[in-house]
Amino acid sequence: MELTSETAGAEVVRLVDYVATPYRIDTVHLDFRLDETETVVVAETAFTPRDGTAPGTPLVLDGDELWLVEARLDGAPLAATAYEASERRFTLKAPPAGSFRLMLTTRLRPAENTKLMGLYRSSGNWCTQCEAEGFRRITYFHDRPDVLAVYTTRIEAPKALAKSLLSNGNPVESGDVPGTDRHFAVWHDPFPKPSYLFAMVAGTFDTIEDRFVTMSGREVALTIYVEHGRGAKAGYAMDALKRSMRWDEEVFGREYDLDVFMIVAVGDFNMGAMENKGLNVFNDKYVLASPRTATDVDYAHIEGVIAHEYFHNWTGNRITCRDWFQLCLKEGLTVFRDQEFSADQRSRAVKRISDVRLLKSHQFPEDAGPLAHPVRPNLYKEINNFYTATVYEKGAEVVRMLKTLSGADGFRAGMDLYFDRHDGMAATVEDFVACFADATGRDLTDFMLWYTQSGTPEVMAATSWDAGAGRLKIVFDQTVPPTPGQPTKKPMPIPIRFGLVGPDGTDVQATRITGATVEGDVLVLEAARHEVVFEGLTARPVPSLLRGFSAPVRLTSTLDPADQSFLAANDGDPFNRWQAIQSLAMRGLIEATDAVRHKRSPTVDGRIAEAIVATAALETLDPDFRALAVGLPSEADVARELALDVDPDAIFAAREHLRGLVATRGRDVFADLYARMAPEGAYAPDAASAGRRSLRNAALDYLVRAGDGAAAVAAYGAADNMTDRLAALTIVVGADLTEADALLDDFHDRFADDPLVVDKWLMVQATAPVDGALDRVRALTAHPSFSITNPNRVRALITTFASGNQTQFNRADGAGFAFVADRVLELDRINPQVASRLLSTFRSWRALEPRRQAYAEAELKRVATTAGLSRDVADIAERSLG
Ligand code: B3K
Ligand code: ZN
Repeated sequence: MELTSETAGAEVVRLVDYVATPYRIDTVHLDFRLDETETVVVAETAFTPRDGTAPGTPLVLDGDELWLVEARLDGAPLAATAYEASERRFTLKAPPAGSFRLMLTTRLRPAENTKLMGLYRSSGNWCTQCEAEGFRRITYFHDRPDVLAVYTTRIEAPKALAKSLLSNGNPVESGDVPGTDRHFAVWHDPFPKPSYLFAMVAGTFDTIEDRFVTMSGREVALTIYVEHGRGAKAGYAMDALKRSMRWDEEVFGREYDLDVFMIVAVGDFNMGAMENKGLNVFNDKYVLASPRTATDVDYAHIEGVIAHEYFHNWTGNRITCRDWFQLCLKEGLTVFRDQEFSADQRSRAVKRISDVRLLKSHQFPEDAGPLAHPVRPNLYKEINNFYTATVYEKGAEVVRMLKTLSGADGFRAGMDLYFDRHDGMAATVEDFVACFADATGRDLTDFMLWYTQSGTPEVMAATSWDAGAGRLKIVFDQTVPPTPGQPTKKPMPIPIRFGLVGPDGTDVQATRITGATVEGDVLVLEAARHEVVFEGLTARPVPSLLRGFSAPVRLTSTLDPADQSFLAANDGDPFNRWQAIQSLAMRGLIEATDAVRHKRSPTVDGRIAEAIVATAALETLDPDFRALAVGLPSEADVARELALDVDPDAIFAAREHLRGLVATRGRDVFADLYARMAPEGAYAPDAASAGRRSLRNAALDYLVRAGDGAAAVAAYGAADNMTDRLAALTIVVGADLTEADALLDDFHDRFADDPLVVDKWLMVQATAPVDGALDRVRALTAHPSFSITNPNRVRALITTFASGNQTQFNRADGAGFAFVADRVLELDRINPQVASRLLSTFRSWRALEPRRQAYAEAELKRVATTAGLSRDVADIAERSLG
């Protein structure tokens, strides 16, 4: 379509400009008439002016690429002069007084919808995606989260094309359309909802069915719909769903509210999944699993995403957001809930470490770069660019801090109050926080800074010990770095969970603590500086600060390597024990990187390698924890720590050096672990078995680094599950062994008919830190297994290359940047959301050394100045350069 003045450029939407619509919507009746190429949608909507709306105030509805066929008002055709309709807007110039019904008929072409927003086709089936602003691609509407309505949906389609006709709510009626080859179904959703939660699915699927009896004894029919032939792979998802439903009852007192709960898995999807009321639509990656085709990590993701979408039924659906600025109200909170669920189902310590790693690898760089924004942004040009790690992951950390500050009982009381007070409403972050203030009596005024200030706070802790007085002093200094639009910041309230680890490795207690508020084992920093004094100590303890990562901050301390080694071996808090090992390794990596950059050979203190090997061998620790502990900080972790003048080749060389050191010193330990962690029976996806595999494959990686390449080749051949097979393949390809190509061919041949496994094959090649990776990725874009229109394929090959291959994306000749920028421009014409996500992989470009920085900047400028960009890509390009 041509760009008109309505679509070109982009208006800025601001939080402060919020106003309710002049008309509310009470009910919507939708009628979908599906045919092979065209779909006709008849929407009959009942509007009522809100109090204070002047009679005759025009009704203005949102649209996007819409084609209006007919408009009727209260049953009669509308005169052409009474309204205006464009692709992006419908205006009823002078609505009648009081309530009225508008009937609008639109015609859609779902098969041509490559943006995968609104109604589109995937593998011959029809499905919808409406969040954030996709409903306006189906019919003209108040497509915003604060307009809640009761929906009734009728779907009609040829029986041969769609056996199942699904929508939100409960099924009301279904049957054949007499005299035709068509049938229909009617659904009614009694819970008022915003349009972004609408869904319609039609198609022919394999199904698996189950039931769940809620805490009050109501029976709910559960169905998972998957593509034909895949039914056998949905069992784990169903099990995860039932466990999620029970957990939400037990932990949050939340019961499911409809007679049916449905999940549909589709192969073409812009994100992970979508929480439409009663009808979740999923990327099939987060539903389908079998031991042969899914890894332990896939199983854990399925469990987490199934839970996340289910939990939205209360946090997001029953209580929704007033406007999109409040996105964290449902996303941060629901991420927190799914994290807690997984922690309860698996190992809490390991889950916490994984979550913090994700936060640091995705959110910290966002917060430190040009795309930084507050957990609650205050302006946007394209809301889809704000489904970010900051809104989701930092948003979850903010809820976690609320729990830390409120205590477990206070937190539950605050949540109960929130559900009571706001059920059926569209709420704000202020509403949410007020529930905790009211339930606990705590003043949370300053806590709001966590929602409004962007940037990761930096906390420096300087420790000094006065042996004569038995006194430990820690001076805490906090600063919040400047971020786009926020040059100066206020100090934030930071909960620091702490312990003082005595010489025998157990925690000791001070008789008196002064200088900051202390609540149990939590110090609350409020000012820019606190001098905290711990008295009554008999021997010098080592402070263990920020236990469990109690706040999303960067903590630096004056602890020396000896103290860190002590914590690595003794800290009673497993998170900090892991953190201590990471900090030691990071220290070594930074020194080694510096040496490489100055053309010296890298050296790393051998004690660091020894501490890592010792942890690997420690039988008192769980295998999954040990696996995490032996994993060195990633290249990206080191880059983030350096923050400036980053040379990814130097980091890679330094890290290879430390890996080599650990591998050599630990050779016997790793050989022993590899033998002892061998499978004990048939594959099972539980956390304990996954932990053994994880440690065994970490050991294999070191064995190969120490020179035993044959071990990985043998492991590939012997594997009886995807976790082990993929781990072996990744090691062989990453080490550039001569067998790499043959194993890659073998892998592709085995799984060519399973797109989700083909994605793994693409990812292994995209992330291989080898010269020639870029040529290989470029060649793979022409492979028959690749498709530029499928988001999973694009993410597996191209986004993974850009975000997961530090040396090759950031090639010193700029070729990696140029390739990715070309793909962004190509994709922008197909699917702007996928394109803008891909472009955001440039977000840390300013941290690079000058030469690479110049290449990255030139590519960003080339993208930014291309004519006809989508709003999505234009926004990311502009902000990245800003
Ligand atoms: N709420 C959806 C995300 C929608 C993204 C729109 N660009 C999935 C989720 O977070 O549960
Ligand atoms: Zn969500």
